[in-house]
Amino acid sequence: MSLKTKKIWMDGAMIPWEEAKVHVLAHALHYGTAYFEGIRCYAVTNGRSAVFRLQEHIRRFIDSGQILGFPLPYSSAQLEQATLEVVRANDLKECYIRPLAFVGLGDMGLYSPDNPLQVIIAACRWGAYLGEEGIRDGIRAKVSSYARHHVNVMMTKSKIAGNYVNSVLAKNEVKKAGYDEAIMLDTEGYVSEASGENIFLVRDGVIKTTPLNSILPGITRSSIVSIARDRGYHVKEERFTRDELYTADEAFFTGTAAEVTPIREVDDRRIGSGRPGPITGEMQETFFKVI
Ligand code: PPE
Repeated sequence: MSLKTKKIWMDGAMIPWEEAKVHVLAHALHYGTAYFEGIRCYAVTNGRSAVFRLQEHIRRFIDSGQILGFPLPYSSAQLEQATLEVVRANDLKECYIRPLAFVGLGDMGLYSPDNPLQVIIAACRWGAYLGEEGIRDGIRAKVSSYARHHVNVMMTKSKIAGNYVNSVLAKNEVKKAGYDEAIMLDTEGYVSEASGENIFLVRDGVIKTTPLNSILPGITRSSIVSIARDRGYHVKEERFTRDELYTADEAFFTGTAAEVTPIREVDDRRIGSGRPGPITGEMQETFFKVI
């Protein structure tokens, strides 16, 4: 994947991609004090493009800053406008958009409240997160030995960069063992979410997803919950265990990058028929129609 494009929006201005740089002593690089978003823009009809649920992503971006205690110095209208400008400036019909705010250069040390908060919005080309084959045939997941953050250890409702070290550990662990994606349990042992996706299961026609306790409140998750309820399915937001996942008829991941990706195996156990199930297919198809 090449991240090279023409322009990046940085601290209020559009600048050449090559010039969007950061100093090695920036606070965020040492302590993970940054937060980000992941947004997709899709080609729609008449050669036009549309950003999927931009307002909701910008709202979560603002929430992340509020939670970290380094709030964004821009309004939601300014950030939405800047996002659209980045897509246009790079002539991208379809792209993945990455807004990022980070505590920059100033003092050394954890308590550096006067360091500047810098903000960038970049876009890049990004295809199927877990592969085209994964979207079509489903992926093989493994429960990681790393637990998801306890809600008093990390602020799980924000996309704070430092939180993601936990995801990187889990993802690397299962990839090295030959699997595609890591499922993480919460500190009580219930299924939480994947390294970069929320999780759903289906059993006897009922759809379940984890409640918003230890997980990131996924925007794709909320789209799927709405789609499923509109279509008359009973959707339960309640905790479930790893063995409940093993005995599901179907399971799938949701995320901006992963979109709707079926899970065909968990911990070497085949889920359902080992092929994406009918309800997963219906959710996927409706989601792709909506976007
Ligand atoms: N949980 C986590 C931990 C997570 O990172 C994501 C998004 C989700 C759930 C799904 O949220 P949403 O995108 O709003 O439906 N993960 C982003 C980053 C992936 C990456 O590798 O970087 C994403 O999908 O953009």
